Amino acid sequence: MTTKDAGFNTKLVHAGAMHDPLGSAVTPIYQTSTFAFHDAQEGADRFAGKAEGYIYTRLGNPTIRALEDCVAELEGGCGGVATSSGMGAVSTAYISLLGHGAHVVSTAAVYGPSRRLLEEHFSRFGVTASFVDTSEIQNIEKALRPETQVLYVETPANPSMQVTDLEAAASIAHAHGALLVVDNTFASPYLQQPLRLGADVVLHSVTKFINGHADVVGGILVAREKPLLGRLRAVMIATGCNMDPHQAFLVHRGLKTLALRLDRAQASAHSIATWLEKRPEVAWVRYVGLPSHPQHELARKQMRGFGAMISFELVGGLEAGRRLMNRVRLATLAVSLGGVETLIEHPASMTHAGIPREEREKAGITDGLVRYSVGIEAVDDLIDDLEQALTG
Ligand code: LCS
Repeated sequence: MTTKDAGFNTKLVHAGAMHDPLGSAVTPIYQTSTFAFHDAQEGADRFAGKAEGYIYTRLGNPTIRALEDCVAELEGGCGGVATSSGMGAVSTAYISLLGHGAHVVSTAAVYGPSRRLLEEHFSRFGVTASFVDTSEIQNIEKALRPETQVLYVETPANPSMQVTDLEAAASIAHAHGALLVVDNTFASPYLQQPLRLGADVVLHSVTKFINGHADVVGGILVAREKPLLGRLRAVMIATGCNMDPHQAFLVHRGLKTLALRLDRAQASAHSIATWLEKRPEVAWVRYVGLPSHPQHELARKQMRGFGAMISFELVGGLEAGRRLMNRVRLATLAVSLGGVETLIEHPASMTHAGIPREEREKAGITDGLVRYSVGIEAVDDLIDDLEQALTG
């Protein structure tokens, strides 16, 4: 069935599903590394692109394809490329779109390794990068250079929760001849669809909301137009950071309940953020759904909902934050995010420890910042858990 004009929840369940001749209700797991050709001519024709059909799983596989087609339809793109991890998607985007001497302008508060990859590794190949607070559009304008090839935006950003105006970012990037790449992991396609706002490539760590069950690591890229999709796919194949069929099956299964999970988690996040903001032990709370968030109105305009991620700092700073993380009983003290279970972590010593302190502070990642990923547990239980941890 075609799901082109269907509602988002219908797309989640049916988009990309392959027609199985045996009538399997879900796309089967094609757990195979290779595909037999009927004869030598067919093999040659598939390699030459003259005949449709699968060849070898690193190049493509029906189970992986079903997930790629589903996410591409959700994001409003022309196709997707699934990868072994979110970082596989980030590095595929960088390798595909950057050349020797290229310059990147990036959100300062991106996921730590997305930044370190440019600073430590791409710098060896002559690529330079400027990291700025992209929530202030004039910072992007100032950082762009004639050799800027990519504007890389994470919004909401991990973990500062700063929101960047995607329509404005796309038009500035395009006016300078650069491409806009958006890491949409924190919002998911349910809450934000960057390609519809002018982005050229959108990527995800599907490890997070898209899979949603903290049992798979994976990534995906979606392009707005075919030539870019071809470049991304060619690099993914060449570097070998393909997804595995079983991994794709699990992610696709998790994806079907994305909207149900996020509706629940973001309602709870709203209640928890509102509760935290009133607590005397809490210095500040960053949740894009609170009117106190600096880009709350922008988030309201470009997102369908405010998501399930909260950052906050306690009055007692780092030491108080450490005590809180050690005392929670229901939330799990662990990195990652976007799953059905609530997680708490400390970016300055964990996910963003690789960024020097001064740079972290500039990116809004203070030493006392605690990140809280809200799951789908009963919200009263989560608030009780935080209360006993704050007051215990
Ligand atoms: N992009 C964002 C926004 C992320 O948060 C992460 C992982 C990645 C890309 C990389 O994805 P991965 O390769 O891990 O699938 N973020 C993590 C975090 O905040 N805690 O642990 C992992």
